[in-house]
Amino acid sequence: MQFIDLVQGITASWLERSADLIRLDVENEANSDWFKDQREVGGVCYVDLFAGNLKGIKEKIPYFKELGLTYLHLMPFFLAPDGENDGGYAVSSYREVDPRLGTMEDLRALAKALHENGIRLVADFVFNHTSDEHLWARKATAGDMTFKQFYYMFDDRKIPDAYEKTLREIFPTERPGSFTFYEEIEQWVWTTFHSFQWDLNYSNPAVFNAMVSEMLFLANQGVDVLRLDAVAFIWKEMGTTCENLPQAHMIIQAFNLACRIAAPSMYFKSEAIVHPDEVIKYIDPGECQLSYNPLLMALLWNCLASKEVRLLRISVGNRYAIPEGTSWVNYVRCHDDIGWTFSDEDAEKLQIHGFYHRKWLNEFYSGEFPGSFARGLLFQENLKTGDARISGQAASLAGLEKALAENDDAAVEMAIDRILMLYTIVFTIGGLPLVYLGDEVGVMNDYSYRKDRAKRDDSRWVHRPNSDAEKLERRTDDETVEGRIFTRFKEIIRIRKSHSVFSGSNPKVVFSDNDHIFAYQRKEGKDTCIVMANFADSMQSFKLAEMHAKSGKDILGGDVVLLDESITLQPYQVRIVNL
Ligand code: OTU
Repeated sequence: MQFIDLVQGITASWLERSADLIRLDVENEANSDWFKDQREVGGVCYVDLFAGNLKGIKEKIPYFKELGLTYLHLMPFFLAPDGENDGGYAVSSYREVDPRLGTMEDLRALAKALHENGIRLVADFVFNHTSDEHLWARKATAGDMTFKQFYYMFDDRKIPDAYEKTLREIFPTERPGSFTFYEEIEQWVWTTFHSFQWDLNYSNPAVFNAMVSEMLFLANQGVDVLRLDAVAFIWKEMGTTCENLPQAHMIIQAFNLACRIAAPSMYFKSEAIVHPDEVIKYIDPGECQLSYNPLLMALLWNCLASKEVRLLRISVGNRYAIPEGTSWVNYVRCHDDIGWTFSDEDAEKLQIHGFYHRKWLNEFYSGEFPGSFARGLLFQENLKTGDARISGQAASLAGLEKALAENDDAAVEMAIDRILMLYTIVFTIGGLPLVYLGDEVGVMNDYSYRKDRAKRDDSRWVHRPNSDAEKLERRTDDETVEGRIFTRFKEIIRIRKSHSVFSGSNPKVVFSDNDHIFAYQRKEGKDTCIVMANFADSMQSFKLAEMHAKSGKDILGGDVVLLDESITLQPYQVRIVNL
């Protein structure tokens, strides 16, 4: 019965798919690995914060093209509760746009305009939970058994207590535990994240069927990539952590199959900010073709703080390989906190103690550690476990905020160099790079969220500022900080796009005799490049190991680099040497 419903739902969606989208499906068959192309560059922004509404986003297309974007992720734009809604991650209807942002018709028009300009549209599929205002949740609240079974609802604490013995708390400062008591219905509801985000019960096949329909509805609006939110949590099993269970993978594979049938050009991007051994398991042509690379992100910040790159080297060396037909999405910052999700086992090999090192990273990036250049904030500090994560804009974490406040020109230059070093690595190491829009002009922390009741308990809002038109204007003026950052950003994007050696994702770590230097080789056909970055705040000299080529040309500086001799890099300098 359920299976027949499912097949009927998939068929109905396919029949509704527009001729334009079917044309894209056909084109995609000949270019199904588009995400490996070095000409692909991604950007991500909030609709309201960046451009007011969906129509405003459409008007920004010239800007996206100026920057060279081909992939645009719009943060959740769906109907959501007023006030607190976790930045849109509490969805009240997958088929309605938040009226403040526009309509589904605007979304379709935007998708079409983006496609005409060579830009793919990426949207969220928040499929682990709905908001408590979703029709299903309201029906469940009204006592409708069919919909009560869409969620995990319990009469008393007996079962929740049993589950909680082995669960991790995700948002401990805001709300401890994983269940919320709803007085009006006298029920405990499973809420992994906030109390208003109700976890869906995928052990009920009707939930999967309903969500397949919602997913294919989105596909048919013109969405090219769906970011699968919180993939780790979708299956629960008593006595386990209820994270990354094998059934979670099976469910995503089943969603993917539905796509292959009824929206064949749409791909998935996995959002699993968990242990690297688990992150990798979601990446497969039959599951998620794309995945955030949280390990690279966290380790870039780790190295910037510690000025040494050993953990990054072994992680890129051992953990970068993913199957054919998939790609990493590399990023420096996103709308979330930085979780220090490196492997403790890797760290141990280098005599780095995972727990204390994370504690130190939090001290460093919250600016507490003496000599720190960073201005970040702690997120979800858990006093019981000692865990915490970090919020903050890239520019503020890299020292720009402090340097400007102290009127220290030399420190401003260093901060700019740090931002560009991290982004240059993300643009060249292999995978699809994703710019957190605003970073290209050095947008800094915005503390105004503290005055907003719906935001003040969530420090992630410090890095979700309103776009500043004047700041953006200054991008063309090289006398300004914004202009200096933007010019270098555009240059590195141009370099990425014009060298096929940056396609695909197969970096080979190049060792040297200096632990401040991170170096890797990229190869494509006869083309080879070596990228070298100095994570120290002082000049460094080093010799590369196993260099067969004697010299190459620095694409950024234009000079010839002798690779078999001692090489020198300025603080935070990156050299991209073409052999
Ligand atoms: C995701 O993040 C979103 O990116 C967040 O913005 C949402 O708040 C959340 O889901 C709920 O929808 O905890 O700090 O280990 O993998 O799923 C970010 C948890 C988060 C992460 C992730 C989650």
